Amino acid sequence: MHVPPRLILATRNAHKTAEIRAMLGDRFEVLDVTAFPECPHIEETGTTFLENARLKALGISARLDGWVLADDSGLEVDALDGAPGVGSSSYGGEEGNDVLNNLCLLVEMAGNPKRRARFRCTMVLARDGREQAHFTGVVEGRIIHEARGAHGFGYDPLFIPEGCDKTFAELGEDVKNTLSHRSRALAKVVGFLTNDCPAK
Ligand code: ITT
Repeated sequence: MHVPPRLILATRNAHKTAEIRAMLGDRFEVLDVTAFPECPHIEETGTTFLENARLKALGISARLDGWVLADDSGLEVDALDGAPGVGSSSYGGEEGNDVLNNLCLLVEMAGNPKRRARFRCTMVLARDGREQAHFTGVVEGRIIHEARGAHGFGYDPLFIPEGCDKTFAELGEDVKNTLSHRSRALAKVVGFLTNDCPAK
């Protein structure tokens, strides 16, 4: 019987876990740190997605055996010089409050015709407390003027990916997972674990 390798996500964001689990299907057994109450909260003190993904991956990998994958991600808006960026999860002033974050973004963008933006996801893969590789995925798009759609999380109701006329929140998880920054980074992780990894 084939036993899929275990991948532990260094995240407490249930939406990230659900998306990654759906994208990996039965190729990996996907858990996140909520299954390991002994794991500490990792402070995200970095100034880049890569620094924060490293802090999370190495902090958890130092305590758990096996493959650990961290995802640090966010929205970069050109008209706001790349904000909210690494501060995406607390842009509205309260960590993880999507409603406030979206409201804050709409206020900052009010009256601004320059709507170009992108989601960026940086993933760090670690094992035995050491980084094995890192990967980035990006999806370009634009910010609309009012929230649309009920699926997804975070800024999904305000973001239309390039080539589409619906927001990620309207498109739903299955379509989002074929286009998203997270799916693009994850495809590289899978390629590495399947083909390139010396420590398989
Ligand atoms: P962990 O650190 O525990 O993984 P987190 O939600 O704090 O969870 P981040 O620090 O990477 O994760 O912040 C990600 C924020 O960026 C998230 O809260 C959203 O506001 C935004 N974001 C990232 N990916 C997104 C996506 O696919 N759709 C919508 N918003 C997204």
